[in-house]
Amino acid sequence: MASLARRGVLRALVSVSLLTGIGAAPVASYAAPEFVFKYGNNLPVTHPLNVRAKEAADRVFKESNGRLQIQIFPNNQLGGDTDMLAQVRNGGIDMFTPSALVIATLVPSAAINAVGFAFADYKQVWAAMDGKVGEHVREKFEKAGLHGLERMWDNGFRQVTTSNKPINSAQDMAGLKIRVPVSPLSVSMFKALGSAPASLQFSEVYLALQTKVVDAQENPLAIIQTAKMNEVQKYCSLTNHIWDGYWFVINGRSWKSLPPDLQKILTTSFNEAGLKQREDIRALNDSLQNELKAKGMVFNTTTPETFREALRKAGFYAEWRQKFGEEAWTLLEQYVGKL
Ligand code: X2X
Repeated sequence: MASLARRGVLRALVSVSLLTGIGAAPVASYAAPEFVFKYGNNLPVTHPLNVRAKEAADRVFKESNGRLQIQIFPNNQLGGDTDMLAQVRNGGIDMFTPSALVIATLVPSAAINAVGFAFADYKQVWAAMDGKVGEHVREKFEKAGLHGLERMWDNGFRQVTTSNKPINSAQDMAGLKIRVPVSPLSVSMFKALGSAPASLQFSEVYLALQTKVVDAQENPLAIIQTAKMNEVQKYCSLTNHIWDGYWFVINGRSWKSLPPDLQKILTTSFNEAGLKQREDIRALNDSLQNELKAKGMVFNTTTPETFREALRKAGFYAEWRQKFGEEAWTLLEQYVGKL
C-alpha cells in the first residue's frame, strides 16, 4: 500500500503549472501527496464509469489540497476481475469497482440484485440499491474487510448479443455457447435456460468472440458500444435479463489509514460522481441503439415471460432463494414484489 509506505516521508514540494499565454505561471503548489490510492477497473476509458471516476479523482485531489491522489488504472491494466479482486483484498490496489456479479465470488449475497428479471425498471433498482438491499450488501463487504461506498454505479440491464441468430424467446437460448462473467449466478441462470455458458473474465471476451470460442455474450449497451463488441457480434436481443451495477470497494486497511476529513472528501466526491454516471447511462440507453444500428447491429425486442417461465420450471428461483437466504430475498421482494 503506497499510503502506508509514505508515512513519515518528508513532503517534497511540487508545482502544478498551467500555461497562461506566454511563459508558464505556477497557479497552485501542493506538497507531494500523503496518500496515493491505486484504483483498478475493467472498463474502457470512454465508458461513463471511467469518465466520472476521473472527475471524482480530480475533485478529491483538489479538495484535499493534494493530500490524496487517486491513480486510475482502467481497462484491466492491472489484470482481470479475479486478479483485481484479490489485489483489493490484499492491498495491492486500494480501490476496485467489481460488478455485483463478480464480487459475489467473495460476498455471495452481493449478487442479489442480479436475480433474473427481478427489476422492472430503474425506479425499483435505485430504491433497492440506495435502500435496504444495498445496505445489506455493504454490511457483508465490511465483514470481508472491504469498505463499500454508498452509491452503486450503473452497469445496466444486460442484453444478449450473438454472432449467428437473434434471440426471440427462451427457446432460442437452447445450446447457445455464451460467455458469462465469472459468476455462479450467471452460470446457473444460463444453464437453467438450456444454454452452454462459459465463464470468462471481461478482459478475455473480445478475443473469445472474435475467435469464435463462444458465439454470444451478454452485457449492457454502454459496454457493447465502448468495448466495440459490434465488431464481433451481429445481433443484439433486448432481454434485460439482469440488472447489474458496480460497487466502489476500498481495501479496509487503506480506508482506515485515511483521516476522517479525507474519508469524507473521497466519499462525497465518488458518491456524487456515481449519481452523474447513472444519468450518463440513462442517456446512452436512449441513444446507443441507433448508433449501434448504424454500425450494422441488428436489434430485436423480447418479452420476459418465456424466460421467467423457463427459469421457474428449471427451479432457478427456488434454488437461489435458498442460496441467498430469506433475509436478502425478502429485502429484494420488498422493492420488486413476489418473485
Ligand atoms: O464482465 C462483464 O461482462 C462486465 C463488464 O459486465 C462485468 O464487469 C460483470
